[in-house]
Amino acid sequence: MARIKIKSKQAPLSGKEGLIVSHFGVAVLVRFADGSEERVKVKRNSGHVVGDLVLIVGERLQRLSRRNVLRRRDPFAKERIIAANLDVLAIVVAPRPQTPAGFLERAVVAARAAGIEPCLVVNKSDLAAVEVLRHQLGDDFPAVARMFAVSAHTGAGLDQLRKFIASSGRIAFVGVSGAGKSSIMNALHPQAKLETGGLNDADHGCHTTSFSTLVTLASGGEVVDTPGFRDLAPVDVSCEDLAHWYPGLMSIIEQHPCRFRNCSHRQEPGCSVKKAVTDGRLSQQRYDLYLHTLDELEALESRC
Ligand SMILES: Nc1nc2c(ncn2[C@@H]2O[C@H](COP(=O)(O)OP(=O)(O)O)[C@@H](O)[C@H]2O)c(=O)[nH]1
Ligand SMILES: [Mg+2]
Ligand SMILES: [Zn+2]
Repeated sequence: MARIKIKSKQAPLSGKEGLIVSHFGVAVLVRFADGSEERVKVKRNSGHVVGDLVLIVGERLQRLSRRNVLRRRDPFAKERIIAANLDVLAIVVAPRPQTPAGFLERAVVAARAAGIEPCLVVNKSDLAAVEVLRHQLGDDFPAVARMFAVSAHTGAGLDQLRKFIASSGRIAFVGVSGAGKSSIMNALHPQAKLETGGLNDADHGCHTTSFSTLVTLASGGEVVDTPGFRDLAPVDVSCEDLAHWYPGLMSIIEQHPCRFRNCSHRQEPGCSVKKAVTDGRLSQQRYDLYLHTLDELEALESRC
């Protein structure tokens, strides 16, 4: 049989391969397989993020292909990449400071859209108010994502989280400032020594963490700590996909399909999502937040 030779037009990439483990805006920290690290200057808009595999060619960084990216739209509608090559997105919430309504749902959609498994980490379980938070999360949320109750201060629940991270691979923490992301990281990996901040008089967290950092845990797996943000608006999600990924909606549609296949679940007759709201199986608040995100995505689509 004749041998077919496949010619690649691109010259083979050569250089030292490493992983971006910190991003400081104008420079990144690259870690190599032998554990050594090097700080490399980058342009502000280089697009490199923590989790990227890169080749160092001379003084330049060449990014290798990514298996996924976690993106969000900032308040100015600009697309931002949070991290790359993730296995799990851990959404960290706490009784104080409160997480804005819709953050969880939108973070779940953003993770699923990127092919990343979402999970929920309820921190500060040492505070009595955690019961109120659990009640607010309701029963339907834990049904769509794994949930861990932890306390960075007392260490409660950290063993389960550690095991989960070891079996998952690379996990990123997102959540509002003050939820305790850096504190959990420090509790999981004391050598990380990340700076943590208090809460101000309005119960808001201070923006103590200004760049992302990836740490490798001795117990296995890697964690990316990120700066806090108050929204995780999904990017490039079609209206149909939104209903598919939005927590709580899919199970309703699977059990009782709507009359119209392309139902937007707004006001179409025979909509099983609207019926679920009337019956109390889907909370009015979660439904309203779905409509809000749907409006936002439609407005973006119509701009293109
Ligand atoms: N009570 C309590 N406070 C915590 C816990 N974890 C973090 N904190 C406090 O929450 C504040 C914000 O923590 P930090 O880790 O900087 O939050 P981040 O902005 O999400 O990284 C700090 O004052 C921490 O001491 C916890 O498990 N219980
Ligand atoms: Mg932090
Ligand atoms: Zn419907």
